[in-house]
Amino acid sequence: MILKCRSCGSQKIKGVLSLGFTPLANALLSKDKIDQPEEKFPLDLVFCEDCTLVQIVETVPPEKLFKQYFYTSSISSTVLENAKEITHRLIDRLKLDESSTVLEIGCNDGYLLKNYVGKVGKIIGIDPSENVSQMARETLGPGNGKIITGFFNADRARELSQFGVSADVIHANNVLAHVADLHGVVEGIKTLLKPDGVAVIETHYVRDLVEQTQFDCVYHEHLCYYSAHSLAKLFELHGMEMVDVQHLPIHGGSLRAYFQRQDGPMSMAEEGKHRLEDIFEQESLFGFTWSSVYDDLMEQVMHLKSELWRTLNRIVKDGGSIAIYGASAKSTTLLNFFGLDAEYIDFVVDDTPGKQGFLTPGTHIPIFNPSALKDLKPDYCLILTWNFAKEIMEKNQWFKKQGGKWIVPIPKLEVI
Ligand code: JHZ
Repeated sequence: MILKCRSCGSQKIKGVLSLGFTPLANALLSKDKIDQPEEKFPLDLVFCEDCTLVQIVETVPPEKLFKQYFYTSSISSTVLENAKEITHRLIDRLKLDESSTVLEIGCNDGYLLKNYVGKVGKIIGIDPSENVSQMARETLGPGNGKIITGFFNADRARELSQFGVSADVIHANNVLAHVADLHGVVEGIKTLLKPDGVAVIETHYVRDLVEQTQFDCVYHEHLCYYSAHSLAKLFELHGMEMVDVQHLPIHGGSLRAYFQRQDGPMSMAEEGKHRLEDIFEQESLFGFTWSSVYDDLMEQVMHLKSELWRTLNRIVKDGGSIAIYGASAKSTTLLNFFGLDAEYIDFVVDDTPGKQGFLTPGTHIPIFNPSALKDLKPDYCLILTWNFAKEIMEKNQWFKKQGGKWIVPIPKLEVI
């Protein structure tokens, strides 16, 4: 449990949301473990009044969370498209070629790095999870890059640097929210970045979390929830400057921030100047540098809870059946905090083969292949991977044709 800010070390941290005790978001249960007690951890969000970083107080040991990992990025065509877009953009903008080196921290199953194969000289991926880093090796193919299984930190970066690694581009997509050794990772990025290299950081945007009541993105894997202000301050502590930024729709709203070393030429700074001014101004204007912007969050969550319960109760009262799409990490927070379990929900479907056959953490709902929607024909399907609702509804258009209705809870409860 932290007593001071994970980024700036200030003790001025103020509670903004409390979601009680929940199981780990990806701790899916096998059927034979159903009677065994599940570990639960407090889920409390705080705001740092000095650097504005929003964070949870509990730190679950990373080995427990990431050694074996169920989430594979390639499952979503939206994620694949996003990865393709940024890699192509960087190849063009930075004129990457045979002499260039690209490193990705948290490379998952190789969904992003594969876009660099044949385009740059050296590709390095690092990921703590044994199963998904093996997938990355297979995705890249023999001789097309080096995948390291392990955690990235300052020591690892020094080791790589001694082996001559110096990167033109470092990617870290949805990594900075997850790391307990925050300063080790940011320092490691600086160590490995060429003087005019660029680190591209994607992370869920705390402004969208608040404005769209995306409270279910709060779970133990996510230690930190960034604004442009808090992210820029963290990197400044390590001599790096935010030189450009984009606000992307992916994952319900993400920041894509570009960093360069302050002791280098900062060649991207001029181009990104106006976008940076704009995002900082907007955050200040809408109160994201003050804790009061989080004052209504709990009330918004409780409002969503009562709206969803009202909708589901009506369905059950009318004899309807309900399934869920997406055994996502965020579904664990929503189901546990809202108290929705196997009594109301018949089953969950998920396209990830490794999740099928398990039960959801804490709520014990069975997870099936999406074909169960055809076989068991539930009347309603609640999409708890709401950030990909469009993609899911498009690829399963037959569900509506067979008479089913979708429920999308966030950003606004809708029955479609
Ligand atoms: P999704 C993950 O969170 C995990 P999750 C992680 N902690 C993180 O930071 C964010 O992503 C960014 C299923 N699915 O993306 C697959 C389908 O079945 O909301 C996954 O089980 N069919 C790293 O888990 C789950 O949804 C589909 O067509 O909350 C992923 O859910 C799609 C698109 C997804 O992330």
